Amino acid sequence: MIKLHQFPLVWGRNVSPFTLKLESWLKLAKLPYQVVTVRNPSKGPKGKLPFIEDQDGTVVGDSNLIIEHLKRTREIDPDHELDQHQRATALALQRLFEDHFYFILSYSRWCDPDGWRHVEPAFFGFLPPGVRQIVPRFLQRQVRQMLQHQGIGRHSREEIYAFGRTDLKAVSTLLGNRQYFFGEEPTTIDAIAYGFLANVLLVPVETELKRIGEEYANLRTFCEGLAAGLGDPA
Ligand SMILES: N[C@@H](CCC(=O)N[C@@H](CS)C(=O)NCC(=O)O)C(=O)O
Repeated sequence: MIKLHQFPLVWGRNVSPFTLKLESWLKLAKLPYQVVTVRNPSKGPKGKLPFIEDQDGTVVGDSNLIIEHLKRTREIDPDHELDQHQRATALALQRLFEDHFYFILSYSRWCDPDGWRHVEPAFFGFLPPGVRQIVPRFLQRQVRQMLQHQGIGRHSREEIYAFGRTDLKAVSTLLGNRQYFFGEEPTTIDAIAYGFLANVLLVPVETELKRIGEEYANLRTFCEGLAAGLGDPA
């Protein structure tokens, strides 16, 4: 059985976009897995979550490398019916989510007081007094530094959410009124989009980013449909 290492649930949900992406992909691919709860990402081979331990003991970190490993070793490919244009569109969308939108989502949770107000007690409420005063602030400072280095953190709140709006508008336009991005069956890009969009629209983090996401009704319909299909809370 595949051992999937990921953060503990918060609000009864998988609240990390990359681990929700991978867990959703495992469900779509119908691969059985067992969750191993980890709080410290540095235990993984890439210092981040998710990572897996495969049944032969192989450890793989990074959601994309894990998916490639599983496609290769199980000889499966949920994307086999996609044509070259669809594959290129999926890759461009993946880059939008993982290499741009992820930082806006991180800002909304960790730096915007509207988000931090919800995230801090939910993520760190289990910590004992004393540590509780130190760890969340330390991690928040690390996220701020990451966003400074990446570049998003150098913009104003209004500019950051304006970037978020252009991302979500593009995603909404590409999705249109379809249930999935391509065809009748979900593919990898649906798992990716769900990992990010559900973590904006289905979580109780009331920020400007969620308000913007709610302007695009098809994004919520997409998330709720996938949540129902995957057995996740809506
Ligand atoms: N490229 C990686 C990104 C994984 C990632 O950024 N994971 C975050 C959680 S969503 C993480 O572990 N952050 C903790 C840290 O960077 O210390 C993947 O696709 O798995």
